[in-house]
Amino acid sequence: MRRFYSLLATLMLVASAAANEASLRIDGYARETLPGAAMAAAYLSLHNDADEERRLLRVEIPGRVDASADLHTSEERDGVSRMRPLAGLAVPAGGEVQMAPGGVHLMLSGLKLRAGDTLPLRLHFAGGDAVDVEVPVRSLRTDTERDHHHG
Ligand SMILES: [Cu+2]
Repeated sequence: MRRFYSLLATLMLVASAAANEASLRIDGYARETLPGAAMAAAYLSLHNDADEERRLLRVEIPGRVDASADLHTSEERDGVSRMRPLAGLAVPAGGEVQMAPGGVHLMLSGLKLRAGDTLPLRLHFAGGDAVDVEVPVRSLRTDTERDHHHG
């Protein structure tokens, strides 16, 4: 009987994790690494269809302990763009967050990304959920906007 209950508890955990994942829609892209550059950036959009806030705590690159993806934000102050690490990123219930050049981004280091590659990311949310996504790597040359951020 005890075994049955623990199996049931496991199934319920799996079901709730699946429900949480289904309520999140994530896409985005990374930028290719410039020759000689150590860093690149990725921009995600996160849509939360659930009725409670989801909080992204950290991002890792599966299987790559030598690389990192850190949550950063950029702010322009006195005409100078600076960035600082973010401890987390709240995605409001029924809302969305869009990362973008000059704002919130994922700072990638330890990677050599080329246009056409696919970058796997594992997103860790408050509550213990992890969501795996893959984003395309885009060429910098296709960007039309002017962007002085190093990412
Ligand atoms: Cu940055």
